[in-house]
Amino acid sequence: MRIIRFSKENTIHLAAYTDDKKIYLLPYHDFFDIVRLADDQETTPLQIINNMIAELMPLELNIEDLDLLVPIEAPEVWAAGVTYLKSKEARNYEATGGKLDATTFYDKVYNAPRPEIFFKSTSARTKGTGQDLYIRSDSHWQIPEPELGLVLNKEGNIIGYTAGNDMSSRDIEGENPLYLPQAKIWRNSCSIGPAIRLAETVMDPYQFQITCRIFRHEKQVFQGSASTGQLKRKFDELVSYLIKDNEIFDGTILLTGTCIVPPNEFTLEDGDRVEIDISGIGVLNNPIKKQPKSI
Ligand code: DO4
Ligand code: MG
Repeated sequence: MRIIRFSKENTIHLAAYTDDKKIYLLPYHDFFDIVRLADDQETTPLQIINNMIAELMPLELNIEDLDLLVPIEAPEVWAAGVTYLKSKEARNYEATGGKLDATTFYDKVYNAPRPEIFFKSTSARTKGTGQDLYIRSDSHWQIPEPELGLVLNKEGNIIGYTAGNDMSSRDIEGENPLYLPQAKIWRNSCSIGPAIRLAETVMDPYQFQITCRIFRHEKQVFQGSASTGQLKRKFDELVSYLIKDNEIFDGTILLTGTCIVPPNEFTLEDGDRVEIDISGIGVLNNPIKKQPKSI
């Protein structure tokens, strides 16, 4: 069972998207209205949704026909880093100018008890599927970072999973680790979607298959795949550091790190398109554009 949001005739709708691809309108605006109702009734979001849709007729529409929005207006998006071997190797390459045998702080954080957790995005900077992401004007080495996103409640419980793109500037990050916020946060530098998969419908979250495809002039120029089974840490471990002495809010997203990195000579260009496909969640599709001249 998945949750989607879409816009039709200037109205925003919340809907359930079932495994047999049926779409049911839900009488709520926000997924967390259902999560809170489930808490109050001491049941689960899946139970609430199943009870609701038992009384409803599905829409006579396919998901491809919908103008999808972010599945949740996440108040904050945080991200974990260097949680996969592939990410550690790529960061070492950036930070050492290509000396692959060098040992760096990336090796230290990969092995340390405390993970890297950083602030990634606010709801205004976070876009949904089909919406443009922007590249920075002061960077010449930029990549998408395909990541599994945890959808958290304010207690830090994992309520759902989504796909996320932690757009990153490799040259700015590689120049100096203190530049990390600039290498990670700018206008339209993050996307999530296309759906939230209810956590209670996922048997094993370490079996998500993640595929990233990049298209230039609609010709595929990169494809890479990996599995969350390759993650060095556990999801609960990452969440425990995020919430330690911290306040988070219902609908906070924690991106769990990238496991797919395009070749070192690759950089995103204006006009590219990025697809992040996660099994059981869907395809997060974003055109890449240069920064608009005026906002
Ligand atoms: O250390 C920098 C960021 C790492 C990151 O974003 C990742 O591993 O996905
Ligand atoms: Mg990342």
